Amino acid sequence: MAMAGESSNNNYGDCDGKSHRKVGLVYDETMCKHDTPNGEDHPECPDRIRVIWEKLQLAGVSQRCVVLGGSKAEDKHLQLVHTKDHVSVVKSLSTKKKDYRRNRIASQWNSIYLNGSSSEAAFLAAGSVVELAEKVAEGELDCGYAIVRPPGHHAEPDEAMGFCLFNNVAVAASYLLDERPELGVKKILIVDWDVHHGNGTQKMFWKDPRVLFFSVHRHEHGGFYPAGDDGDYNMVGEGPGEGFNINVPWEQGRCGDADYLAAWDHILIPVAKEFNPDIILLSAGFDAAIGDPLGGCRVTPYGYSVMLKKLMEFAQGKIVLALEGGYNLDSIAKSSLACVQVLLEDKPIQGSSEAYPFESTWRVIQAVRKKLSAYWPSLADVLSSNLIDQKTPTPIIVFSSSDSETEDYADDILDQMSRLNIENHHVDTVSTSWRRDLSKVDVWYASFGSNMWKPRFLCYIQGGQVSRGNKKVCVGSMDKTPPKQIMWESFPHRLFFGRESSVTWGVGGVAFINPLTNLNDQTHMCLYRITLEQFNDVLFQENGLKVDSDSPLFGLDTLQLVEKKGSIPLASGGWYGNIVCLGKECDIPILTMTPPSEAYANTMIRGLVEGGRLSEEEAKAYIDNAASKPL
Ligand code: Q9C
Ligand code: ZN
Repeated sequence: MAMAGESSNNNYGDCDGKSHRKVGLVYDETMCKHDTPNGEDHPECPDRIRVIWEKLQLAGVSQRCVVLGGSKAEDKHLQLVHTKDHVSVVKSLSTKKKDYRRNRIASQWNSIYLNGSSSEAAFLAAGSVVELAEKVAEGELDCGYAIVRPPGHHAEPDEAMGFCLFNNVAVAASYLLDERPELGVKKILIVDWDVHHGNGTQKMFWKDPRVLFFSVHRHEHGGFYPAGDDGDYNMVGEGPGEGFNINVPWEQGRCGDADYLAAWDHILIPVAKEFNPDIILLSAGFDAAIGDPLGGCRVTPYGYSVMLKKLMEFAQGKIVLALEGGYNLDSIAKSSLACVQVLLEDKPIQGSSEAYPFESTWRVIQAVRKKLSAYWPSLADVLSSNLIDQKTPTPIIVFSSSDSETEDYADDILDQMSRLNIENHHVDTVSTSWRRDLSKVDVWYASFGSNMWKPRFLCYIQGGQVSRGNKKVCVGSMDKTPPKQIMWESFPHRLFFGRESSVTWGVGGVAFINPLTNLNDQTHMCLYRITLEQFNDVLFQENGLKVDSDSPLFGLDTLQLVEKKGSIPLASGGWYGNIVCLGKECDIPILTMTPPSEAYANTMIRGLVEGGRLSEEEAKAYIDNAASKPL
């Protein structure tokens, strides 16, 4: 169903007189009806496609595309890649069925929920990708983006999994090859940039040389979802399909534009030139995006736009994007917009990536090239050492939670994040230069207030919301690596409290310490060993600033200064505008933050009054007293 007033009355010449490409967009609100049966929150939520659609409308780009409503997949097309059984099981999940019956079916699959509308949405998602791919193959459209859910790339021939019911992209590929030979599509390149391995798609074309499947994903030697060896680089296909399956398995999280573009430049693009596809289908999950709670990677909208642009050089630009994963609503909306702007070819791509690939990235790329060079001669050359010497060293992680723990934690905070609108997380203008430098330096962040409670502090690193009944959500740090070490210490400082609640955290209070040493008082502190980059992100968030600043609040020079002077004010002001150095531990400086006391006296008084703790007079006396007490 197309939105009223939207649909097909497009002119492709714009007001600027330039002619644009005919870009198809599929959006159908019906796919929002697939949801958890009891209203629990889940990262794969209806708002995912809504926010993308709204973003495209607000930016004025959907109006310049051909908008198609969803269309239902036919059983016989689904059966090109799925078993008859699987198609009929999904079909049977009708509205009439009771929730407990569906829950039983869902529980037999891995990471699947079902409600009365899941079946309809699944048929629409697959059918929509088929229809869009058909129109692009026919030449009626130049390219397009199917904003669909449930996603598809984990779905296997006889099994739903990983939030996927039908393998939308695989169905579309097989449809073109097997059902529409007259369209002349003989070779299809499927690119899967979702942060997870496209295990389903790999299986479906394992022995098929007509489909070159390329998946780049977080793998971590088989520890990342969907765990196991399927996503390994030595999985190259079999029989006639040998060499037509390419996996680029990241060994670590935090991969960003530099890593992905290196995989493009040194694997995908040379192979695509040799393969020379007739059309490209893109499993476009946006869960490798910066800010994604499940992916833990850092691809920016700029990064996605460059990757897409490079693919548009093939198959005369015939490319079809189908949404897969992507769970940070803001990130997926911005990344999608960046991609549609590339499809429209309406302006040069803007942005830059200054970072280098990780050392592990070069290792993976070299291993893939070596393995695949037997099939793709362009991969045979050894990469020059000048090139691979340009790398970001991997920090040594002393304590890190296991993958599943990390993901469980992410799932946990997500139930809030999917509901609440994450506060303006600007991901499109990331300056990485200062981050690169500060990410190599560790500090202890000594917390004395609510951040002593680890889950609460972790929100500043990993994003999320802890205090219940509060609208604000933290975006977290750019680098979501958990603290490398945690320990407790006591310091000779006075601890006192102001405000029983704050805008960011709601009820829970805000604690201060007096920055002057007071040997009579002992303040217990929890020390988190994090990078100086992360410390800046904590500072940004504690002071109500955005984390995408192109300069740090607290750089290396300031660090030196505070080690010497003990305490310094930050230029930007804000709540915790005073940084205090409490000494060193393992030769790493211990830093904490506290407000400059006079400047905040009034705010604290107001907090105490609003919190009903003290009358105004009493609060004034209390603060005066605390400030004037001899130390
Ligand atoms: N500890 C897509 O992005 N996570 N699917 C399960 C179990 C499942 C992701 C975690 C992630 C599925 C399309
Ligand atoms: Zn994914």
